[in-house]
Amino acid sequence: MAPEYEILTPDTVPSYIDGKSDLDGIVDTETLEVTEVGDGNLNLVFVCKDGNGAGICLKQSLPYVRLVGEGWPLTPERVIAEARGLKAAADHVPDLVPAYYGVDHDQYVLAMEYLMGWDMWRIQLNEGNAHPGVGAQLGRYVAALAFYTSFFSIDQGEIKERLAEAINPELCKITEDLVFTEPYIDVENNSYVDELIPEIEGMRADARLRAEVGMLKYRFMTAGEALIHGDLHTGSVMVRQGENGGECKVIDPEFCYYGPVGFDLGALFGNYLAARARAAVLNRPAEYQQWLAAMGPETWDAFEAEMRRLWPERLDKTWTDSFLDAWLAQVAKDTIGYGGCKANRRIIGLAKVTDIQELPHDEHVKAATMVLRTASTWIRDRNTLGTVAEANEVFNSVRAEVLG
Ligand code: SR1
Ligand code: MG
Repeated sequence: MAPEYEILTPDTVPSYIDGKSDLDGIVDTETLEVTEVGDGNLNLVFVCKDGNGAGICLKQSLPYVRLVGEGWPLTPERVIAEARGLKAAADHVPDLVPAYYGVDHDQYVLAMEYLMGWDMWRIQLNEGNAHPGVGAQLGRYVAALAFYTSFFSIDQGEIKERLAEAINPELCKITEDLVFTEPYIDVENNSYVDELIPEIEGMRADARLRAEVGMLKYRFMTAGEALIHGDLHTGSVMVRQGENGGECKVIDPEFCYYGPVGFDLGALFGNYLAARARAAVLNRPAEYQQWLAAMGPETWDAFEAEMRRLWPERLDKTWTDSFLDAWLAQVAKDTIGYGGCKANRRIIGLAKVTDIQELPHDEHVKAATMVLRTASTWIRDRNTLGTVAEANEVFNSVRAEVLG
């Protein structure tokens, strides 16, 4: 069925921009070069550069899942959710997101800064390139959203309105199914090599693991703590080398909604795990592997430090310093558990990650086994592992088991 709104093409983008007064003056449409670069699972992405070197990026949502096709319809309203998530971050951590230029509710197009010269972090990690400091910047990003979009800094009446406005049920349903449900049952969306069957059957037969996954799904569905990104994997982060180390910009918050803060941190942890497993089987230099190994704790420490820095500004002093300690302990447990769920889904279910998929067969089996074993321990033992630093160590013993 044809969409009820006009789908952009590289040829129609210049006249589209000309017709939008809020995009005036950003680029010269007479000299614009437009390329469609959307390689994600859902949308069209047009990067545009003019003869003077100025740029703009337009993202248009299709009325279906691009990865699957028209057989999987999906609300184009997701681009409105993305605009909400981008704007919230642009208000509080403008250095960590592309500039926001506006959103078109009729044609479902989001306009933002074109990140020229930036690369997707997953691709850089796959190639073994380090961007020091990015882990800490992401911890600061999560903390800023956690503090500035929550009851910690917004009046209770207003926040309830925001929470209602930000519901994102179709996108949340994708996460509920693909992250929490499908990896643990037999469904068509799943696929994996035969060598992983014993590992996956073991997980599915583990009652404690299944109960913890259920708890994590329940919290995902009920804990509206803050406006979270909702899909903060390493493909949602752009990086470049700056004068003082790595720099990053977070993109793609179309899954954003009011959810548990640990879900975003967990998404990062699960993806760091995939990067570590890849680096281990490819025998990357020890220095690179150590940098990767430190990433989880680096992100957590920066998140915690930023929360503690902002805490004196909170609106309601009913929440004492001891409350903050307890809340952080809960977020740590969520981070560990969600990290496990986000890693397992990328091995078993729909929408896998190149870190593991694009390895040669034997290395793929070893890396995937390491991810599944570490991730499942994180989920099962998240309440007793205590700190994210301890959880991070689990990978070392699993690596020794698998690689010898
Ligand atoms: C059907 S969409 C599959 C995945 O792509 C997105 O990046 C999310 O991670 C989603 O689960
Ligand atoms: Mg995405």
